[in-house]
Amino acid sequence: MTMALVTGASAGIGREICRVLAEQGLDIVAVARRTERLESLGGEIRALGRRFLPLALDLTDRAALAALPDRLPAEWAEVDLLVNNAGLALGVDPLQAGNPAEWDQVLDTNVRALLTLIRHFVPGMVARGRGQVISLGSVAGRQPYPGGAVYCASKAAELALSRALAMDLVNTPVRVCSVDPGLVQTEFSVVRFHGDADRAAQVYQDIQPLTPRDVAEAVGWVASRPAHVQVSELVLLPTCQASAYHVHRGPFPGA
Ligand code: 8X3
Repeated sequence: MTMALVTGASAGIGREICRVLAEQGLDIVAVARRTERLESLGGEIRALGRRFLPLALDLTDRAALAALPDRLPAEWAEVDLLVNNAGLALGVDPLQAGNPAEWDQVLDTNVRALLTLIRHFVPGMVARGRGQVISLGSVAGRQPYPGGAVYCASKAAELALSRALAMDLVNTPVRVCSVDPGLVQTEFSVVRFHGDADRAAQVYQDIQPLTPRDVAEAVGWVASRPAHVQVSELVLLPTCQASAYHVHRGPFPGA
């Protein structure tokens, strides 16, 4: 594999995935809403001897998403690895009190964009006889929790579409994987709580969550398996977490 396209590349897990994949020798198309935050990442990746293409794209803009392949220069057209990383949750309202505009933003980013990007890039992978789609899911897609209906549904959809895509591609060399983390310290909770940093900090209080690097290394491991090895689903939790419902806070007894 030579080229990866990573969404949500400007921060957190996506930014770290770009670094890890470049360290593994891949050229990087980095997709983000705004490209200013990609400048220093581009410097790092070019210093590794890899090519880097920043691409400004709002994944909720359906027309812009549809036009994406036309914006890729010819030498960047052969995307071998699609990493569907961009995603978000908004709010923790009960569904019956939810905000439909926020539902649209979450579902367009977490689900609809994946469909369009897969439709754009997987036919080329099949034609070239190589390729991989890695999508970021969540424990939330496996274990729904109160206040998370739309986010949990979007991640359940990601898992379902990854599983079905693997079936659609079973007679090809193209591989599919869903990487599903638990608690990761990123801007995720600040975004979910509409910028309330104190409330977001409580999510990670008295625990050692995963870091973006931990998740990126898992993605890098999935991407670097030999061509005959398909890691189809990978759940990655911090040691203090056993499920979406079970989190131990504070030191471990005896520690
Ligand atoms: C993020 C993890 O547990 O906050 O996907 O939903 S959780």
